Amino acid sequence: MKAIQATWLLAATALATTLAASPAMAQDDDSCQLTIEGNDQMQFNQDAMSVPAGCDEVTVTLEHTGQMQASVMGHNWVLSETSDVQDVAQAGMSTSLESDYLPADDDRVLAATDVIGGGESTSVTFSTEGLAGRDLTFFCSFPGHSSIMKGTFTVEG
Ligand SMILES: [Cu+2]
Repeated sequence: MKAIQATWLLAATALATTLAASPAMAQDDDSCQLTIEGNDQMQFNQDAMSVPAGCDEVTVTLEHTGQMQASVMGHNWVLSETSDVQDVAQAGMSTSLESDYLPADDDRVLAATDVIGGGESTSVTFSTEGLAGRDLTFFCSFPGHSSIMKGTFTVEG
């Protein structure tokens, strides 16, 4: 009797392990992890980014591949409704590097990383809830950068 119970327990443990290893309902694979680069030429290396609607959360990693300091050629990655970008960038310009050139507690900022300098990287993780189908733009809020450093961001759905 004892031997039978032990066998059953072993089988149950194996089953539980298999279930834990199987993919969850939500999409949590590499397609929910995006990387973008900024450089000393005031450029992002992408002008369009997208994630599948199945991503509950997205992580965007920004890598500054240049060498210039954050105070001179700093970059961040900010997400806003396209129609808000200009106003948010304008408001950010009158703040400081310490504030990551963004207005504090501003609902128009949907996601944002820190401002970084050459050789650094940073990331932000945010929920995609309510973002599918919206006209979104990512940009750098360092003063003067958003006119060039921007692109579309799409949550497919
Ligand atoms: Cu920048």
